[in-house]
This record gives sequence, structure tokens and C-alpha cells, in this order.
Amino acid sequence: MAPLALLSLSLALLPTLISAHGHVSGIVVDGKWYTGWNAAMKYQSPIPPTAGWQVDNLDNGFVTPSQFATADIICHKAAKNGGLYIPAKAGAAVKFLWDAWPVSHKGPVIDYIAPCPGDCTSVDKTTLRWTKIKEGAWITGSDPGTWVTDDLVKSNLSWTTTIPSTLASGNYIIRHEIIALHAAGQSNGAQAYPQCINFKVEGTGSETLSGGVAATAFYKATDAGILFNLYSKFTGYTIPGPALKMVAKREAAVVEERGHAKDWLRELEMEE
Ligand SMILES: [Cu+2]
Repeated sequence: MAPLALLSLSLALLPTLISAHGHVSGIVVDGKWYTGWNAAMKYQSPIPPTAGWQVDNLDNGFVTPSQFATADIICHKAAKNGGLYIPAKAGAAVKFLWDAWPVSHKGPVIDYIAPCPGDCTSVDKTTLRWTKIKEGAWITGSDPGTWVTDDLVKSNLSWTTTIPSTLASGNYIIRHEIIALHAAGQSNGAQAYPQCINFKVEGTGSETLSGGVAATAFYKATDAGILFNLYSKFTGYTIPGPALKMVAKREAAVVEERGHAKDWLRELEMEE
């Protein structure tokens, strides 16, 4: 009866897998792979240290608008500091690899960075002040239209951001976040999935990113980009959160040969 028992076990697991939202389980910098976090690691003893912050989301859950002013919005639910760092040069491309993402969960993808005053492996997350370095959301169409999350899914569940090249050497956390809008037409329906990862940045720049914003002040339940009906006719979308910060000398729109891509992707570009 063993094969049958196994079969029914896999059938029991199936709905969980289908509805899984995923985690950033890996990060690639300079062709090297680093472990992010996967909630299943919680069951390992001892829990292995990772550059990705530990998140207590075995339910693959999310942070709701009613929790946007609480500490859970900082690095996801009951997040604990990651114990390792990913070494990266200022200006390096950082690729976040999700282990799952449902295509129905369309919405913005946003990256923030915060310096750690000292050690990111022990910093009090509520003291972190974040600067938005990349954002993307609506591409074209409506009801529901095409979104950067569709590209994320098509790119083998990956998303790439760039560490500002002007950044001073030091310890930083990148907060990479997807906000799913499939239920955002009703109040408290948007779903935030923030993921934090520690980086040890090495560079020749002097930018120290003062003037960042606390994550608990990023979003309000009634923001145009939070309370938003994906299943309606619309011609635009306002990405929530603080403005994309100009860390470098120039901020450029990255348009990438897409007809209506103005709002698709904005990223800092450096002038050498
Ligand atoms: Cu879901």
C-alpha cells in the first residue's frame, strides 16, 4: 500500500503547491548563487544562517494593508535578521530568484536599500531607513493587463536590480517586494510580500543614503496603488511608496522597446 499512501500524500499537498506564493530562495551576484530564505528551513536544527532574513511564513502568507504601519511590513511577518552577507560591488547586478509566484498575483515589484548602522545581522529592523532604488508595475492593457510580475514569472521567476554604483562601502539590506493586487479592489485586499537580504557592499563611492524612510511609513491602505481594482478598465497605475530616489547624478527612464512602457520600469542609472 506504500505507493497508494504516497499518492494520496502528494494529492493532499497539491493544493498547497498550487497556491504557493513563494520566497526569494536564492540570489545571484556575479554569477555566484547564495541562499535566500525558504520557510521550510525553519524546521532545520540548527536553522542555517542565510543572507536572506528568516520569515515565519510557512503559510506563504502576506502582509495586509491593516499591517502596513506594523513591524511586519519591514521584512515580512515576524522577520528575523539574516546571519550572513552577500558580498557585492557597488554597481553590481543582483538577481533575486523566487521559488514560486502565481501569475494571477499581478502588481508592482519594488526594491529599497537601507544602510545598517553597524551589523545587519543584529540591527534593530525598526531603525532602518529605506531608499527606493527600483520600481516597476503596470505595462499595458487593463482588466487585468500586463504587469512586471508577468515578466518576473517568464524570466524563470527572477528579478534583477542594481546596487547604486555611487554607494559607499558598508553593510546594507535590500528589501525586494512584490505587492499582489488581485484582491486589491476591496479594502485591505492588497498583499505585500517583502523579502530582506543582507549585502556587504564594496565600492569607491561616498553616497551614504541619509534621508531614507521607515518601512512602516511607506504605504497607506487607501493609496491609489494599494486600493486598486485590477479587474476594471484603467489606463495607468500609481506605484505606491516614497519616490524613487536619485542617488546618482542622473535618473533615467529605462524603456526597453515596449510601446506603453513608460511606467514599466524606472531604475537608477549611473553616469560614469
Ligand atoms: Cu495568493
